[in-house]
Amino acid sequence: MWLITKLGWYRENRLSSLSRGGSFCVLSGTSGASVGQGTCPLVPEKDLERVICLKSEILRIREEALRELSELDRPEALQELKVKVLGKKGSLTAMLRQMGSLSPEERPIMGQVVNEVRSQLEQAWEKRSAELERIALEQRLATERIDITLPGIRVPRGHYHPLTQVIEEIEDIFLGMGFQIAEGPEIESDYYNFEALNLPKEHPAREMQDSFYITEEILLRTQTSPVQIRTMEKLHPQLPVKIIAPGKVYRNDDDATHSPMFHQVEGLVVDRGIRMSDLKGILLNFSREMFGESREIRLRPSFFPFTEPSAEVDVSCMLCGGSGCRLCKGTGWIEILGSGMVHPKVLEMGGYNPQEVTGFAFGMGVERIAMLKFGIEDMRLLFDNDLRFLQQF
Ligand code: 2U9
Repeated sequence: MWLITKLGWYRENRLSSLSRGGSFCVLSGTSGASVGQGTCPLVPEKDLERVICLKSEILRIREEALRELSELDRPEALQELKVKVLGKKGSLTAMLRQMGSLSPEERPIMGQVVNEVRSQLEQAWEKRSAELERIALEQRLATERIDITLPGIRVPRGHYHPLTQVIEEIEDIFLGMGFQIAEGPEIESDYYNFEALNLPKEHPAREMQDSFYITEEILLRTQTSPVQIRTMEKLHPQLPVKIIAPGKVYRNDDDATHSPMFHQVEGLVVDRGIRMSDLKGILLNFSREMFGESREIRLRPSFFPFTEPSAEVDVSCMLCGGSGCRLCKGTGWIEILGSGMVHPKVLEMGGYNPQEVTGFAFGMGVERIAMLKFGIEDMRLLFDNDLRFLQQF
């Protein structure tokens, strides 16, 4: 510092003609070092002059950089200026290169000057950078003012898919009658899907081309009945079993009334003394809640391997009330589900003694119920996901 002060004194008193801000250093020598736009002498007898000249040039670089810095108005220009002065090819870095021409005594003094100026400039950069950021933020705050009193953009309100609506309605009706909801896997074993339900090996549903097999033993379930078998296995010997099993099922069918994936709701009640009249009462109540208070039902004898006796259930036509129309094909009745008393072998497979308990079961296709309820003629519309269609429900 002493020498710097001394050099300062020297500069002030002996080199008062040197401009602080502009280019200078026209001190000449036979082999002068070029600095900025001037030249500092390299001859040994001019050592002091060279030091003064270099120092003045460093100070000039500093003054010029500070002035340019204060005039900058873009944050990107800050970086450009930094490269110009402090970068590898920058003016201050060039000064460091001049140090080689100095004597060992002069070098540390000049090094200190350069480093001091470098750190002053770096601090000035930080300050200016923060200032520019603050100015930019203030400008943004002034121009991007938000009017929180403006009305918002309304988000259109969606609703459940018609199939989900129908599944939930069916669930609500059966929950209201004391049923519980049971669920199970969609990928099933041959045992739970067929064997435990008393489907003989030669049953058409067990044909490879009618169901989606993954291996010979594993397939996508063709009905939700495996859920009831699994529930009985888990619950027995507890009574009663009173469940519905809603869910997706898979069959190799695809036309206006069949889809390879569709939804079923099956029901199962097992207890002592369960009779066909219990089945009829539950299904009459369901039909009236689903399709209207004035509905009647009728049971027609049928056959299913898992129920004996079995019955198809028809509901009086919801369009014409039973007088006959296009929907019921003039009969006044529409088939809505299949049902029956649980086959004794199936009760046994579930762990119950058919000598002690009886049960009824039923099964319905949700798509069919939805088509009847909403008057949809082609099942494929339910899976196209066309909003123009879905928004009607
Ligand atoms: C167990 C015992 C019995 C479920 C039943 C039907 C009759 C039936 C069809 C309706 C339309 C299937 O989706 S559909 O094609 N279902 O006709 N389902 S009885 O019987 C069972 C289920 C599980 C343990």
